[in-house]
Amino acid sequence: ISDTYRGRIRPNQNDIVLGGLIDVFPKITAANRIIIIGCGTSWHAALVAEYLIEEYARVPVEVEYASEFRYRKPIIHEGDVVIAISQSGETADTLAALKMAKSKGALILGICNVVGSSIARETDAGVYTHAGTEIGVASTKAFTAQVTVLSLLAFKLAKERSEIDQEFYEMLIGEMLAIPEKLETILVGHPYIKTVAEKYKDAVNALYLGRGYLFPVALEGALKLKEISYIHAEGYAAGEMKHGPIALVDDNLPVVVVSAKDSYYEKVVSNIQEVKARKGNIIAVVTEGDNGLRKMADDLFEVPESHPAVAALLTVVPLQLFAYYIAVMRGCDVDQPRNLAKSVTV
Ligand code: F1P
Repeated sequence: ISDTYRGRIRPNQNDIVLGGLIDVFPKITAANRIIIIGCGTSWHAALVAEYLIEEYARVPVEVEYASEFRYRKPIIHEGDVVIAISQSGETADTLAALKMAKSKGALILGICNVVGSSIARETDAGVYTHAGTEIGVASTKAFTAQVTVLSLLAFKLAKERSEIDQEFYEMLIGEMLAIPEKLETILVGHPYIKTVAEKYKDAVNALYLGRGYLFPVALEGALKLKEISYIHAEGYAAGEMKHGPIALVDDNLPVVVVSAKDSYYEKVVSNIQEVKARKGNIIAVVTEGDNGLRKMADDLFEVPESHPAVAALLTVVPLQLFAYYIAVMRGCDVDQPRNLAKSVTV
């Protein structure tokens, strides 16, 4: 199995290796459709991939909860590529869904953290995320590792399909290579995140909003808070706020808005204005030096500037830390939340 998943995932200056996918990459490049399945956090990583692959590689992508996919009668063609994402590699729904897709002749790829896990063994090829052992039940570094692999896959696919040129490809690789250093600066700022967490630790509900690549980050931020602190939190595409969640906004509701210097920026600003007009509290994840949002938000988590295509990798980290500190302050066991299992094998 380690042979199938061989090779490194780290890009060098001008190419992405993804060793475990080398042999099947021509098939991925020729795919008419990619279906990505997973549960929980892994499903959120899949959503980031959908946006990246469709934008840059122009291949249609479907993302589905494995827990739904396995039971309905999805249409699967022989030329389809199915990517199963799982931290543990043991999630029963994901395993059953991929076996079903395999029986229909699709090429099955895996992105798993645990080497030799059940899901990895069932796949035709794949990439191990090598994110070390996750002690906590709630996925955190697994998410950033999955998004890293999926981003590299999307960029390489775009290049192989001639949707982007070498110069743009190398720029994206450069953005990926810069991520570790940028993450360090976010981690250095964690005492400040703790101070903000103190303010909101008694919240009953929280709303998380984001657009584009940062919509899945909003979902993931909300999931982390609910998994480990038991605060009811909902993630929404910010454009959906006016279709329902806006009814919840009052001076008791923390609204976490994930933003970047991207094409959605002005729309996000107007979402914040809508919340402020209803006296909601805004906690904004912003690009360093964004003085406009600094004036509007009640609290601010700054992340270093990046290309929007990689912004999910940076913006999720303050939200993971925010959830962590709130959970600790509420006396919750962050590593072993109630009712949750590391591997959901039933
Ligand atoms: C999926 C998942 C995790 C979540 C928790 C329960 O696991 O929903 O995202 O944090 O651990 O299981 P996996 O298939 O990625 O191992």
